[in-house]
Amino acid sequence: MPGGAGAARTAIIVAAWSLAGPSVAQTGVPVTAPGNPILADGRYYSTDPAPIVDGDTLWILAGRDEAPAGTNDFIMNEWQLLSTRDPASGHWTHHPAIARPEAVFAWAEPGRAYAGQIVKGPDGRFYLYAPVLQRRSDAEDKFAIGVAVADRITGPWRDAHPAGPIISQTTPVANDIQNIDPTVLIDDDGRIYLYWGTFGRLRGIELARDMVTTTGAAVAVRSLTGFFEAPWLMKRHGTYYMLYAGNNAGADSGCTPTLYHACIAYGTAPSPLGPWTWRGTVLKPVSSTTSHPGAVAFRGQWYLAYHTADAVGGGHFRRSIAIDRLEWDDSVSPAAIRPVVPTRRPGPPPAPTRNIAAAAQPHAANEPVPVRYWIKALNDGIVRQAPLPPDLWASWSPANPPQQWIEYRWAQPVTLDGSRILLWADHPAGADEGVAPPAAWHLEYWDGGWKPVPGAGPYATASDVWQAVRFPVIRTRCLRAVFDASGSGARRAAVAVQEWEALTPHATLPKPGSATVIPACG
Ligand code: FUB
Repeated sequence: MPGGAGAARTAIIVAAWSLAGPSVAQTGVPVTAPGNPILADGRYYSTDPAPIVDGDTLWILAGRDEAPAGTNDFIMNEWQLLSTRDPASGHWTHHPAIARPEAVFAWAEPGRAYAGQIVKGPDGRFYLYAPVLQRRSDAEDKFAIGVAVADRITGPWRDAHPAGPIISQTTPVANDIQNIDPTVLIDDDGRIYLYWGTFGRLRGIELARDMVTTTGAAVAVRSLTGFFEAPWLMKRHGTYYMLYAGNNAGADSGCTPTLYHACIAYGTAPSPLGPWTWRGTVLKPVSSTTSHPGAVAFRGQWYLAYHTADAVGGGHFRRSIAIDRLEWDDSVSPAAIRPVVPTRRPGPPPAPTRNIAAAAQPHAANEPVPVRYWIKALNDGIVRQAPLPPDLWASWSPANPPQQWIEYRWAQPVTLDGSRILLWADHPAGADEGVAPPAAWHLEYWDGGWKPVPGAGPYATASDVWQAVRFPVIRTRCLRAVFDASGSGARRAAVAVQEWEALTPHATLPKPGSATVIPACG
């Protein structure tokens, strides 16, 4: 617990606050959000939501992504808050910069202000459970969980356990996991439970009523199918619920099609430390590779907060918080969480386009495409500056074949006179390993057999720039891009494509893809 020096420091901070008047973090900045994401204009990204209800206000603790565009890293220096008295009204208040790791915890490094949670303790004060990096530690992984305390939810925050983190690779006992993503529940009987973990390793432990002392041994949870990270512990009608970011990849998975996506899944338990039973998927993968749940009941309605890449300039490392209704199915026991329907704020009406790829079904020579990559990335209309594997189709395998193809199938014949392709590579042209631009490529179409598209070209091969190909009008139901891999003999590089467009002579309003399987040509 804080000693005299800590108390003196708090007094100085409070005095400074009284002299200067309330900060922007305290008063907040009004935000109008006619839908998701809540902060959408790209000035502030907001991530890892942890909702908490206090009186008549719903608060959401959030991290802040500050990665420059095209940087694939969690650049996260501080936490922030969003608040509203009515999520349906779209009226929110943004409280920026409520805490930074190094300002709150003398033992912490700046940066990596990952997913935390605030809960209100039995003493009426607020406790922030925060994963931060230890400045000095011999641990292989220096992430640790600290606890801060404040009289107001907006701070000022001070270390509630200045002796150091309450969880680390050496505290309370040695562990070899990455100690992040804490979630805390104060049970109806006043007992307190903390879960945390990532990379498929989930741990739970009881806390004493001081909110900081761990008691008893930690449990390791292995029964929550596909658990990856981001646990969220809650209780309803006597049943304990654990929401989490899940990943059990595969074409038939109800969770994720690829390795790097995450669904929000959940399980239930009859008591706070388990045993846990997997129950299903709450939210399908979102536009960011990570997904992160926080659920809460507010004025009689349950909500799920999560993050996406949907804000202006958003991306996998520039995420933004969304909130939608969460509904229960009380006809079963324990009550089930119905799949959450994600909503978006109204956007501009769709513009006419010559690209009709979205109406096609994509296929490839290497089906089933390895779960690292995603065939649907080809025609999802999303182009990222620094794509991750699920933003790409790729032909990578331990022994790359000399030729590969990708194919669009339409339900009805279409008229085409051009195509654009965005190739991706992590090796230079001519490489015989990794992913390199193809040595050559060309288009073929189905015309009673696969034939080269007559008069098509030029077929440039540089990656990361759109390569456009024109040709005299053809009519077909199936179009292929055929790639000759670079390299020779048994040593070939793979080929990867981020987006592939099929162009008609005249722009029309985009048509949705077919819900039923489109037959192959021939
Ligand atoms: O925001 C950093 C990390 O990404 C969080 O700790 C994880 O839950 C994931 O959302």
